[in-house]
Amino acid sequence: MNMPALSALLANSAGRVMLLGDAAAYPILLVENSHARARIALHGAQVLSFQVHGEQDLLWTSESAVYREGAAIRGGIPICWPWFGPSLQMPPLQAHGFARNHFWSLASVLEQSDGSSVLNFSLTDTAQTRQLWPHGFILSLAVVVGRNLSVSLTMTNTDSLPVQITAALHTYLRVSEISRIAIRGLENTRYIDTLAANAVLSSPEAITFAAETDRIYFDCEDEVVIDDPLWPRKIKVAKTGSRTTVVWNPWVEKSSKMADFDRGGYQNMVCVEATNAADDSIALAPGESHCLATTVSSIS
Ligand code: TA6
Repeated sequence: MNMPALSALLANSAGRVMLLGDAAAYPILLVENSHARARIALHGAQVLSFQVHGEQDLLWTSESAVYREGAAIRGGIPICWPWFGPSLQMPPLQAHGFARNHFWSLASVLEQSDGSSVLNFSLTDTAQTRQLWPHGFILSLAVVVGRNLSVSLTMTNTDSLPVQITAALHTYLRVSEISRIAIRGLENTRYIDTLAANAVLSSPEAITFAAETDRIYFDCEDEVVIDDPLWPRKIKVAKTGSRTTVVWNPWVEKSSKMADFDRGGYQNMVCVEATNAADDSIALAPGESHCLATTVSSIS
């Protein structure tokens, strides 16, 4: 995105949205209003942090994250699109698609009457993306920074052919200590355990953590609550346009193999991801759109 256009958009935000760091090379926006403070990278249109004034950040981002074009940022809310998980192409491309590995454009900055800020980002197909995935598309992301954080991804098929999409808003939530939290709302919901040869299981209990956990809950539209007694706080993760919820923590060994994952960082994060994956992929006819959205909030 060219800097004059970006600067012009920010000039109209009455100081609520500013540029951080080396703006020309890697623009990161700081959004601050009466409700909260958030940071959003134009790379991947990735929300990196969201902190209601007087509260802990709701999102976790690794201190060892890489901020370089083409590299996925570890933490916040990565956008996994147009495929979730490993690439099915040969030779395989990067996991979780390419939307998170490209610079997006900031399309607009709006202030709502309730004091929240709405930032709209867009990504459209280029010769580079067509090398990876030979289809026309428009992605629009609306980020609402208010008492809650809402992220809505609208995907439009501008191609002449139908496409099949899997996607996720891969949200990293910040928690006090992974072994002390419980996630409620997915009891008795069937899930694929990717660490147990993709066995299909379910449990009447809340989700607790004592090892690497990587579960794809399907046929579910429910919101979940992360109960974090140490702080104490509860985080609600709601979603629309999604029938799959992924719950992930890499634990010690897997996180230690990721250079961009803080040593011990796994103890302070859990991913709860609004997703369309497995049998819940999205078919888009030419001209058709789908919206995948999540809202994260701290509740008493
Ligand atoms: O959402 C869970 C997952 O698919 C895990 O299997 C793990 O690969 C995680 O995503 C992180 O993927 P990334 O490509 O961001 O390292």
